[in-house]
Amino acid sequence: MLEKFSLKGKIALVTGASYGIGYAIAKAYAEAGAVIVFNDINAELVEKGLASYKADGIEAHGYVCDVTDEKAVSDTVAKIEKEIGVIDILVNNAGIIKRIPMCDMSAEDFRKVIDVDLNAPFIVSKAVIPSMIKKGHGKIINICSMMSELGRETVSAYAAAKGGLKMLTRNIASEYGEFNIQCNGIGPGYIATPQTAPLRELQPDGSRHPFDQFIIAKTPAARWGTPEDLMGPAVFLASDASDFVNGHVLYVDGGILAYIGKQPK
Ligand code: NAP
Ligand code: GCO
Repeated sequence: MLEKFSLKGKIALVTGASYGIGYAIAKAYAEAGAVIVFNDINAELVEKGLASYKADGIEAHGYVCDVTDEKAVSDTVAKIEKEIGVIDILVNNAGIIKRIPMCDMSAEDFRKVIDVDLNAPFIVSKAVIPSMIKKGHGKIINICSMMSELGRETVSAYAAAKGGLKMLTRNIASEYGEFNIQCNGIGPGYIATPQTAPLRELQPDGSRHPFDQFIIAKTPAARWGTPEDLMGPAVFLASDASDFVNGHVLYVDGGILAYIGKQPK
């Protein structure tokens, strides 16, 4: 049975995976036997990523590529196919957030978030799908969010993008399922990474950030998630064990979406 979870010989591209959630997912894939390819937005980050993979005993292949740039993405995918091979597993992980109250947000900032968090998964997916079809299989995993289901103050663009990403996931599954391509999402809960660091900053008096306390109270597991919490679910969705799972978003949130929240004392 465990053979079905193996990624031996598979080539996995994880976008924006120099650190954070993407790095943990790529590390899990390497441990499951895959060849790791990642990109990031600049050479400094790619170098930093390569050094971290090396320190973890992983021989990763890093590329500088902005995932919002369609030409750069298709050139990079062609280069990966030539230098390493056809991509079996794509994880659309690169993402940004801008926390600004909606009425104070410029249309330009809104577009930027949509561009990285929604347009880019479309751009990278369409670059890898034709070779997946020729090869006869493929796995695409979109990193969604709690905000694929929920809203909150200041994250209108992010919620719009991640809600859209959930539907792009279902559409890729619908359109390419017949070619043995499975496209699923992972919806991480609140995970301790640089992206969420501002929400966990200690207050001047040394107490916890109010949002930090709020998240712990909202999470049945009573803690923030770690990038490592995403490793098992990400391997499952990349492996043959999930070959009949398509168009699904797997929420890895310590139970937040199931919970109405604690009654105030
Ligand atoms: P992170 O720590 O900010 O890492 C994101 C990575 O993507 C960074 O390396 C970033 O580079 C890169 N990136 C940004 N724009 C890019 C572009 N245009 N082209 C290529 N790479 C780009 O974020 P994370 O917390 O690990 O999050 C990873 C994914 O999970 C994101 O999609 C995020 O929305 C999602 N997510 C996070 C959480 C959470 O609680 N942390 C929860 C749910 C979902 P820079 O360093 O230059 O920005
Ligand atoms: C926020 C957070 C979130 C998380 C994550 C939740 O400001 O509310 O940054 O949006 O990063 O996506 O799943």
